[in-house]
Amino acid sequence: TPDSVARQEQWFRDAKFGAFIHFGVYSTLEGEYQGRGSGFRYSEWIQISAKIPAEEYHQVAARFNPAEFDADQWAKTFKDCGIRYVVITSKHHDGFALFKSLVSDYNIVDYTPFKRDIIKELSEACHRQGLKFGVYYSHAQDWDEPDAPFLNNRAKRTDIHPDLPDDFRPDIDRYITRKSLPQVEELVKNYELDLIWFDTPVEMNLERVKRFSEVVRKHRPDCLINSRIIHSGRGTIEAQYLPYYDYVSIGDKEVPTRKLPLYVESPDSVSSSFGYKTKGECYYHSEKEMIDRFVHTVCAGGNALINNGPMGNGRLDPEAVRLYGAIGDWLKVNGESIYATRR
Ligand code: JFZ
Repeated sequence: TPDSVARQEQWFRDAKFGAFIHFGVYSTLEGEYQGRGSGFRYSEWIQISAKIPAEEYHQVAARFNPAEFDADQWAKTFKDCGIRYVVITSKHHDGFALFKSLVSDYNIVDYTPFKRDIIKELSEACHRQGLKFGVYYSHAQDWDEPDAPFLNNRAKRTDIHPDLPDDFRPDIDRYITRKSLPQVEELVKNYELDLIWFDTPVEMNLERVKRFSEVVRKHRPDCLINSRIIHSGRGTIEAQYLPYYDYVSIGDKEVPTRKLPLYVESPDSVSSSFGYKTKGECYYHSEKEMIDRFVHTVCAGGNALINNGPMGNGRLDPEAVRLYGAIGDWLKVNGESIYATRR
């Protein structure tokens, strides 16, 4: 409805600065597993770069215990840096969920000694601080599910699932029906989400995407959905947030049914990885680089969604906090002009 579009527009248009968080089992490995994998840039891709079979990765997951996680401390730190919204990986490509799920016990509450629901704790802490809260969900890739699309040249499906029968035929719709869609429904039903951030739409088509957008709309009409639900990423400044995803076919083309409000967001990171990484190639950007990127993005009318990768023990990465602080300090001086947006 026009009302919900207006409500979504309001906070997102004025937000400018978001914290992206990549946190999961991979955070404990820091980019390397038994001497393998650290050549690859993203530490959250360790299961692929080190070719870790599902059964072995499960053992790493079963030891995941971020005992020092403190949601209020995270939220307050973000708030103090001028951050206005937070987006955390509720399930990355490794298939492990940071929320209690009845769909799959491969989640932090049922599978680990930690047993706490990070998504619940962080959503509540963010809202207490007046921050908007959203989750990242890998709706297509799920390396733990043989049926999910497996698209990369670093490993084969059978490196992760060595016991698959020779005649195994992956069925993405079976995966969507059994895990991906019901988990998205759990997220929108059980958590106060302002935004859902889908990623890497491998083998997505309009029919599949409609199942996701409809389940989000049904439970949470005001929840923003990012364009990566169907469009691949384009690098830095890219995402259009589409409150509605209604298309019609004209000839062989699908076109939007009406003019869509378009928002720009730049998914970026304080470092060369998204997940916390200390092994192999990894570097942080300078304060100047972070401020330059931030200013370019917001002056282009967009939001800077800047990632930090918390450490396996549950604490924020101090270097990431320092770089957020540099942007926060810049905002203390210049924020007035940045936030004086069209109304
Ligand atoms: C994807 C993920 O594979 C990655 O682990 C991380 O979550 C990131 C935010 O999203 O990686 C991408 C996807 C698209 C681009 C870059 C990284 N892109 O278009 O440049």
